[in-house]
Amino acid sequence: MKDSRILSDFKENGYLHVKGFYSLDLISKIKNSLVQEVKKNLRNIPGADKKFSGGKVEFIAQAQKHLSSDFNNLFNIDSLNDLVDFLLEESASLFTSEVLFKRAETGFGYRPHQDAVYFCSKENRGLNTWTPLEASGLGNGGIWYIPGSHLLGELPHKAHNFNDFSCDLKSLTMKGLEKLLPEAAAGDLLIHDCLMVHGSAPNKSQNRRIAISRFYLPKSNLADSGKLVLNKKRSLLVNGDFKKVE
Ligand SMILES: O=C(O)CCC(=O)C(=O)O
Repeated sequence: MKDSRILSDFKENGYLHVKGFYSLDLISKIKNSLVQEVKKNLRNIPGADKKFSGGKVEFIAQAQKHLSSDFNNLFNIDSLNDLVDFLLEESASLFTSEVLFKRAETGFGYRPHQDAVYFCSKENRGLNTWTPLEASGLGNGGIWYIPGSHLLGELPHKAHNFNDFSCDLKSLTMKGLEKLLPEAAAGDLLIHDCLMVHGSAPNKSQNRRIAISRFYLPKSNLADSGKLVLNKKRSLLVNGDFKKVE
């Protein structure tokens, strides 16, 4: 995977779609482990409880602290770590991970945003590895990108619903850039730059859709304490405290 063309494509387009990156055996282990996580660790996340409805989980934000090391370790594979370091061009650390459940028929969508606004680092360098645990695409609220939008820099956002920890772009004028919605299979890996404009539609299909989003930052962006050096003015997440944008 450490090919200079992959790096230049990533820099130019702001995303990478690696088909069949994970073995289906690993995806199945991750899914099984997730069921245990939900039962054991994820029920009491502050602010996320309301997302549990009818005993079903819809969405859990900022679940990293609550995920067991056994679960996180499933992703601690050399090929993934090496690829992340290669694309960021330095050694990186996992900053946060999210479990993105979209219920069948009613699972909501994500309005257009850049992850850098949530997980802002000093230099807006970072990337998100997005792993669908089941097929994801046009039919079930798959993630979409606007390739090249990362080159526009950080765009103005507004708070959408503070309690939901979400904000979105003030406007979506992308100067001729076009939306791309990858059809991804379980086992694929999608990676996007922290400045990539992206989002997703609601899941109106008959099946749930689960993806794991893991956000990495270059180690040089981490403070000595291991906590992120953040621009507090525009951050939503400051060392575990949620702040309002604007
Ligand atoms: O999982 C999705 O549908 C979109 C997730 C997303 O926007 C994100 O991880 O930043």
